[in-house]
Amino acid sequence: MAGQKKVLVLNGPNLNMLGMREPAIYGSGTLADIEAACARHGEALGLAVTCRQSNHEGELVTWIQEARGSQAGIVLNAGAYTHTSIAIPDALTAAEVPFIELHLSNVFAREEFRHHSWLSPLAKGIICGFGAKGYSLALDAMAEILD
Ligand code: DHK
Repeated sequence: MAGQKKVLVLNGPNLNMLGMREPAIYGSGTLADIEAACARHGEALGLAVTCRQSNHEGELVTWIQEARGSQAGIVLNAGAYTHTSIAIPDALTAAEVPFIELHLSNVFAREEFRHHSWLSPLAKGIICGFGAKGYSLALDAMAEILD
């Protein structure tokens, strides 16, 4: 743990429902499966990964604020807040922590309201459409960013 760079994996609304929620779109794995895989993959990359999920915009904002000075990077699946929230990108700007935007599904192949993200202009990069595997890809990318 000592010397490991800290990365926060943050999941937003309805991602606690993974496994039950529209499995054809989001996959059959649970959030617990994803979080366990993130911890394992982070360990292999020398990253100390903390995973959190909230259905509440303000709680996500608070955790992003707290990441300032305490986390080296953030992997963020903001769920539907991606398309609606101004407070979350404001918090990311204030936190000054590099982040990767992530979506399990290919949002560009879905409804038009999912095509716009308030986060994308601020993100180091965006991963979407690879399902749960996207979290490992994001951690790989974050390890390189932080190297
Ligand atoms: C998850 C959600 O909950 C949706 O609101 C987004 C994203 C897409 C995902 O693909 O992980 O539109």
